[in-house]
Amino acid sequence: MFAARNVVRRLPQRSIRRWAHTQPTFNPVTEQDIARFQQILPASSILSTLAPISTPVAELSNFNNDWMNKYHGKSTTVLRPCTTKEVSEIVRWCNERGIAIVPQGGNTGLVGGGVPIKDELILSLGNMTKIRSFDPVSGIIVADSGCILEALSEYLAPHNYIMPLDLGAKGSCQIGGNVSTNAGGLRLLRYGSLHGSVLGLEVVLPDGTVLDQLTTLRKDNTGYDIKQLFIGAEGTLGIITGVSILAAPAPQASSNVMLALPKYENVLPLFREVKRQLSEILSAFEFIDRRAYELAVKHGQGRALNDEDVEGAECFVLVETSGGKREHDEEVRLKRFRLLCNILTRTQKLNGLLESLMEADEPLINTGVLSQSPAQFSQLWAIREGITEAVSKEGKAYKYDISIPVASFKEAVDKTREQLRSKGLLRDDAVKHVVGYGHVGDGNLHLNVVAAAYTPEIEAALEPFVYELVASYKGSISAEHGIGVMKTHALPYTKNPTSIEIMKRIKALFDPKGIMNPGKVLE
Ligand code: FAD
Ligand code: 2HG
Ligand code: ZN
Repeated sequence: MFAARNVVRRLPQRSIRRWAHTQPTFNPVTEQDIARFQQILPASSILSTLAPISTPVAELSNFNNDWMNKYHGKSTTVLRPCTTKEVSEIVRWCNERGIAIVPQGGNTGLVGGGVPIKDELILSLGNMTKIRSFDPVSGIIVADSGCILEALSEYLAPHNYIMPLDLGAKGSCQIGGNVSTNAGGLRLLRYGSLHGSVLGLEVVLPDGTVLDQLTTLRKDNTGYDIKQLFIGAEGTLGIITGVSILAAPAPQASSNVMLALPKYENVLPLFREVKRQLSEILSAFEFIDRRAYELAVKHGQGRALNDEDVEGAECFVLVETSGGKREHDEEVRLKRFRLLCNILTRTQKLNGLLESLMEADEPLINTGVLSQSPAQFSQLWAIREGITEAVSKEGKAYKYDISIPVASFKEAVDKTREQLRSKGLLRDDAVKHVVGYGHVGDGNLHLNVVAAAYTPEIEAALEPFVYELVASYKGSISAEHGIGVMKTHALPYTKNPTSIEIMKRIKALFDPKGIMNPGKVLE
């Protein structure tokens, strides 16, 4: 059940860092604790401003501040274990001592979940990078949770497999972080969510116990599927140390095309037509509004389209096809589409689609730019994948990662822009841009408000405005990035009281002392 609008209107306004008031008091790390950690870990795995380690504060900065530089912690100590046993011993000690822990992967999360709120100990998984096993028949890979997503993809490539998820942060994010945030990304349309592709997990529970559910079984119907609780738990229930995941056979032929649309209203009919014509080879359908495209280009993400392709376009859609048989895709045709480098395309079905789109009485698209080589394929993707980076280069981003009906994407962006305009905030020294992009295939809009600085005034104009808007569409306030610290107060816009109560009981069951990532997900 979704909260009714009249109910959500009465929700309290945001109160930043609420756990300071509502969570138990934790003990700070002391020199005595450091002495214990030195028994567990080699010195090279400990960063601490405390004696006898005495790391300069600046060296902890990358761990204390998030990717957007929006959330800031004051941890004195970062531990970087190499094994599950070390993680277990650290956690057991912290549990006994009442020290709060923030598990940290690649620190690319966008909701402030991976950095401390105060001085919690940071447990970084970055040293746990072993691939434990790979079965080339089943495609099941078992890896330490600190493995970088891109490194896993590179490992699988010679075996003709790919990871079932892909995201712009692939070069830094870790599989443990991906699982903990239940990251969606660019392949979800084709391969589904991690709730389906993760087969097993190894987790260090908040009392130090190692929960071994690292199965490689495709089928295991033996009662409650406990591992599912850790997928998307954002480190609040335990520390994931190992992941067993089903890789997908690498497509033998992939192609992509950037379609320029004269108006937003064409997105849905286009999606319908694309699905009808491409059926099983459609692997991505990504939306970029004109302003988001312009920001990507301004900040050098991918290669800009020709002016004629951009002219008159209100938005763009990136369509990717992936298939198993290259022969099927090899037909060469010359058509009216503008082609990168004026070379011809090779994807038969994509060609057919474009022909029919261009030749329709009322075309849904203005132009289509087809990739002609692996390099061009990557360049088109880089425009879409690079928007987050571009936005962060342009200014400070307020990010709303929402699930709403696709038909309302544009309305949500427009209404948010209007709200900011009505508050007099749409000006260069306050809010510079309001942009929309995202995963149409998954009903997931990334509404980004790009400001000159993070200010209470802009935040007050956006919240609860955006959350109420989402609730009015019966949507979700977090489609894929999670709750972190950013949205704990907003959880009731999407989850009803019964669900939140069950979540709190689950948290209490696993972590009665509340030491594991306090103030994240639940207030
Ligand atoms: P962190 O940021 O380090 O941590 C994220 C959360 O997981 C925190 O709560 C942390 O405590 C917890 N955590 C991390 N590791 C563990 C562990 N081993 N055990 C228990 N808890 C752990 N997200 C999407 O869903 N789709 C996208 O397309 C997407 N694109 C992105 C593009 C860019 C450029 C960036 C910067 C981010 C993007 N994200 C996207 C956000 C996203 O959540 C992540 O990038 C990723 O899943 C986080 O992984 P990480 O290793 O960086 O985790
Ligand atoms: C994406 O789809 C990511 O590019 C990041 O989920 C979205 O930065 C964002 O808001
Ligand atoms: Zn996304």
